[in-house]
Amino acid sequence: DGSELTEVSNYVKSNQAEPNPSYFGLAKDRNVIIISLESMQNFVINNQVKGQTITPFLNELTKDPDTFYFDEFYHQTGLGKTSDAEFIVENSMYGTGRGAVFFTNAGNTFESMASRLNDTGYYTSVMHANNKSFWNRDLMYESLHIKKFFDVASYNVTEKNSANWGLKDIPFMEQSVKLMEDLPQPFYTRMLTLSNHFPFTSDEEDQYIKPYDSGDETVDRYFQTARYTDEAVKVLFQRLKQSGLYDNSIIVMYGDHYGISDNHNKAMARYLGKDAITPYDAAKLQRVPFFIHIPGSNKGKVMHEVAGELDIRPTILHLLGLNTTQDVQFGQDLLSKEHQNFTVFRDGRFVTDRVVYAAETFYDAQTGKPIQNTQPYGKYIKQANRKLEVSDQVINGDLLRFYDKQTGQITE
Ligand code: GP9
Ligand code: MN
Repeated sequence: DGSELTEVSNYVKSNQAEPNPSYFGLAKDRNVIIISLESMQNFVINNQVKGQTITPFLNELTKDPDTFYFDEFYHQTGLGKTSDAEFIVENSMYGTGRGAVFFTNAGNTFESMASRLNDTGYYTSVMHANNKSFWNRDLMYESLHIKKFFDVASYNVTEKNSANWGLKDIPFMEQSVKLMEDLPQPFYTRMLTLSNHFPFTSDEEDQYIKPYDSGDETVDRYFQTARYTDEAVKVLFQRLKQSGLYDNSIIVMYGDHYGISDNHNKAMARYLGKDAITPYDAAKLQRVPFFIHIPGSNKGKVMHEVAGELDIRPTILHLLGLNTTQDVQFGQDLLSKEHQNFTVFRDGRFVTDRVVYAAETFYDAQTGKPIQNTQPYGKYIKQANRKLEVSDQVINGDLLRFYDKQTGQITE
């Protein structure tokens, strides 16, 4: 009942990080464009394969004065993959530990980021050239209060402009900006890319670089499709500029989850120049790129905060100048001086600025060596479990039923 939500709310309040006045409202009233970069892992950023740059456009962005780039940012998804990342971005809560929350709890009450923005006068949508029922999106998006889903039916998909899972990312970007031009402003739209999806196949004309040569074809191809998605992001920026939407928008991009699973550790060890992938390395490989691009702001920098997908929502809402003290959210504003360097994965692994905890072992965050004296870090295990537990409690009990968003009060 409502009393359970009171307990949750107390936990949430004790974890809040005060917005930083230098950034609060920096992107007020701008259009919000959030791009889910399919399977984009951070190891490709500012890196090469066989002497070839993998993500030239994103690399430029890491140095761009209008861009915050986070290089210690982790995905926090579970079995729900892309949909889990969407859920986390909207709610700053974990998906469920079993299955995909988009399927298991689509009937719950949620107070999503889209809902907050609907109430602020934004027009909210998602753009994704796949069937609307994939991941149960059509039903879940209603519960997440997304006003419009531009699914595959909104796109011109031909044999020529598709590969792998469907519409290629470049035509997807081109057609999506056309759709944006007709949206009422300010708008909030989340775009989901698809070309860099397992099994990472692509047309020859879209292969701007040669594959890697580990012999593990999944890994070898991955670099090529990641390179292609990078090109698509470049096209997106060009089109936004041409359409005049660019200057009045904030563009947020995150890698949704890993693309290369543990089954490919041998090829990854070779690529990273290591003998083997340790549990420490495997945890560090869960880093995904995260960018916040605010045209004309000139406040960007490379950030080394230990961070994760749950932190996206509070960060964006504060950049838009919205107060979140009443919000039931588990992440923290990454631009807050109070942001803690503590990121918990869905499976219980966690990372701080000092340690990485994986396979029931504490590793030194810098050297990757197991730590002998773990006594100072034991408390984090409890804190990590508690975070997951309270987030699960909200979903399992459908506790936001008891939340009155008008007043921020809890009802019985
Ligand atoms: C499908 C896309 C990919 O619509 O979201 O899903 P994934 O397999 O990455 O979860
Ligand atoms: Mn995905």
